[in-house]
Amino acid sequence: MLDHKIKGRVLVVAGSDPSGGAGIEGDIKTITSLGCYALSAITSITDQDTKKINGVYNLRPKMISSQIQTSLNDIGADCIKLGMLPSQEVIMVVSKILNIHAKNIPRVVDTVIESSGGYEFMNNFALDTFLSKIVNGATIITPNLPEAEKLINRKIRNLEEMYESVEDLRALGSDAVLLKGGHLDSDNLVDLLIKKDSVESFKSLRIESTSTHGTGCALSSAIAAGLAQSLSLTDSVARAHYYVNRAIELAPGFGKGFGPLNHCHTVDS
Ligand code: PXL
Repeated sequence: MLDHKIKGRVLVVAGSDPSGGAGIEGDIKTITSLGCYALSAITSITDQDTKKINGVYNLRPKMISSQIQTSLNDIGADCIKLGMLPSQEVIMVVSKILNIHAKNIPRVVDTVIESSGGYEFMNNFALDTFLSKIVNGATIITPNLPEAEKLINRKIRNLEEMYESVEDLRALGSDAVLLKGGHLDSDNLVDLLIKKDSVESFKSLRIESTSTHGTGCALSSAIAAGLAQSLSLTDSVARAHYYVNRAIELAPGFGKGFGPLNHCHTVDS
């Protein structure tokens, strides 16, 4: 059992979701439930519920870099999780400030490009800068299939094509990639953890549920918490999968659309 001591610190750089399921709210709940300390730098304030996104209000780049610097100068972090980075300007300042103040801190990058409903969380012009400044050099990136298709500019339509995309994904320059197969239409879910010289697969049964809002945010935050707590990358990913699966199974059924998970359970490491 986890005791009540806090272990590890994760700085989350991400957007706010007032419905509490995704974004920084979901990230903080996930990290906290895993016995880790969460700090935050907010990049954008979205106005959304479980059904749709009504508006997105981005913070000025300077406001974002300043939050990061302040957090790192005082409490500090053992891992950094990057979520929504809405524009090229934001990507540039975040990359710059992290290279100055957090050069050797592992970075988990959730490749937030578009919402499942098609809302552009990152503007299209920013993709090249995102690839060169944030993806390249990350400890791990966590794309789902539509995001991976955008990152490597090729279709991934089945498990075979997931394996065929491994070299292109490695060439993006992160230490590892977690390619999430959840968008394939099958009962068994397969995620691939692609490292420099190995590919590990994580299989689970699909849970039929509409309580899936924020699963990507929770998964990447749980991985970041694991790394901050000195788990290996493989153990961090394994624990994160188990945590998110249970969070879907235990979901409270709130909201009229795709509802939130139950973040408030914990798992042993
Ligand atoms: O899951 C991607 C994501 C990231 N960041 C914010 C979000 C979402 C999805 O809803 O709201 C703020």
